[in-house]
Amino acid sequence: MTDTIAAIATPFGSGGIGVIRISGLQSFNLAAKIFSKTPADVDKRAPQFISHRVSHGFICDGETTIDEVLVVPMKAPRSYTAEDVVEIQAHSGTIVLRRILDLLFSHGARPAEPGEFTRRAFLNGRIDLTQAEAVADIINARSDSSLKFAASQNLGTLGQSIRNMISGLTQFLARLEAAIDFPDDAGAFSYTSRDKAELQLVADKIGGLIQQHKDACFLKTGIRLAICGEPNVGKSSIMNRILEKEKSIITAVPGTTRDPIEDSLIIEGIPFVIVDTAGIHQTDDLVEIIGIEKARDQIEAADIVLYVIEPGKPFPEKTVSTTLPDDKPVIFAINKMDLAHELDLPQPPSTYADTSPVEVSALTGQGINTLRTKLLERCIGNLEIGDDAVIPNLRHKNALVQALEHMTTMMEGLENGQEEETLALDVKNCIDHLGTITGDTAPPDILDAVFNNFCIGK
Ligand SMILES: Nc1nc2c(ncn2[C@@H]2O[C@H](COP(=O)(O)OP(=O)(O)O)[C@@H](O)[C@H]2O)c(=O)[nH]1
Ligand SMILES: [Mg+2]
Repeated sequence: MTDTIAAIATPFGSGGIGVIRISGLQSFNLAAKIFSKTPADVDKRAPQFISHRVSHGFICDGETTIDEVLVVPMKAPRSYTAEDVVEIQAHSGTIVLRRILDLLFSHGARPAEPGEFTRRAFLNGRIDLTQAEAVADIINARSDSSLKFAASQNLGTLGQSIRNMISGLTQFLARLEAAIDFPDDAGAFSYTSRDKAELQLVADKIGGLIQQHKDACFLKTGIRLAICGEPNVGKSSIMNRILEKEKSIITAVPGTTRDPIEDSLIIEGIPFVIVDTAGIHQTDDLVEIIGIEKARDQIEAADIVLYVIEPGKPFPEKTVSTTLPDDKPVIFAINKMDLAHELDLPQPPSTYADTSPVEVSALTGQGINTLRTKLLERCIGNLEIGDDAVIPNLRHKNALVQALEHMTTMMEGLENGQEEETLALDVKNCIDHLGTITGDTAPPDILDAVFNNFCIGK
């Protein structure tokens, strides 16, 4: 890392300002060679850079002034890369930035590779690998929630929690190794109930992080909502109301919807995939029977079910009990409330988790907003993603899964009096996998994979 690198740090194209970043031992010297407090045709005055103080002046190539700029010099380690860094704020035009960069190259700077500034920050120990990855996530964030999680990771929360686990495991490993290396002094390894509790805590934390990764994927692909119920209760009408478009065909003829109809929408930033299904009831109609089969498959595949009932009829206990799974959240909605004034409302029996149906009318739109809110509450309530959550990415998750496997084998081994050598090997492997997350034990190919995702200048 002795060479000094330079690159344009802002996007290509014209804009207010463009930034060129230089990092390495020669940064200050290189900047001084091309920068002058006065334009090129006036007597040149050599700059006196003071760290973290902005200098105004000109970039000059011999007798030619290229641009009027501001220069921000930053002495190591108080810089992005923890090396000497100079940032030149010039006018943002492709030609002008290119000229300044070429000038730096002609004085000995080397073009930076993709992600090389962030890679140096990592190699110099200023940030861990999770924080480096968060830089890419912040740049690529497409929604408020992904920005929030990336920002939290940028603060190093995930890395810190992984390092705490590694530190606990390392102490445990040291005791195991003492028992292996010095059996006479250390005596046989004794495994206490406190060890057991602490190891279990680490295993639970790893499991929790894996779950958070899964929950976050759920947020990316969309929460599947299946709308089901008996024929003609207004399932398709509710689907269209929620979507605010005429997606599903509605008629007074029972059995209109046969193939499941699917569409997606975002409610308050949370993506949903909504599926309208055929009405479930006893029938001899072959086509309807197939539709009902498909409806059941959709309920099976759903993350949450909206079961629609209607006023003036008793609660369809038989259909519901043979249709609804126990392991999914279910919301009941009584539709056609515009007709309800002279009719009795069906009441779900107390055996169901949610016995207060949302009262809606797909015809008038009444209650649809309440339904959306309830949907959100039920779905978000099931996610273990809190405001301060850290979301492991796929790379982290794969490492966590492997770490957990070694943890589980090791803990079983402890219970069964496994040899200390075997136990120690599992603890080491577990630590190594955790270490790939923070970058403490990341082999070069992992680093390449991470930093190749960056663009030049980051
Ligand atoms: N009065 C009233 N009629 C409705 C309402 N929702 C649906 N309908 C009518 O009920 C019939 C069946 O609706 P549809 O959405 O096809 O029901 P599905 O078979 O459950 O999909 C149609 O004639 C709709 O116009 C509502 O909120 N109020
Ligand atoms: Mg329908």
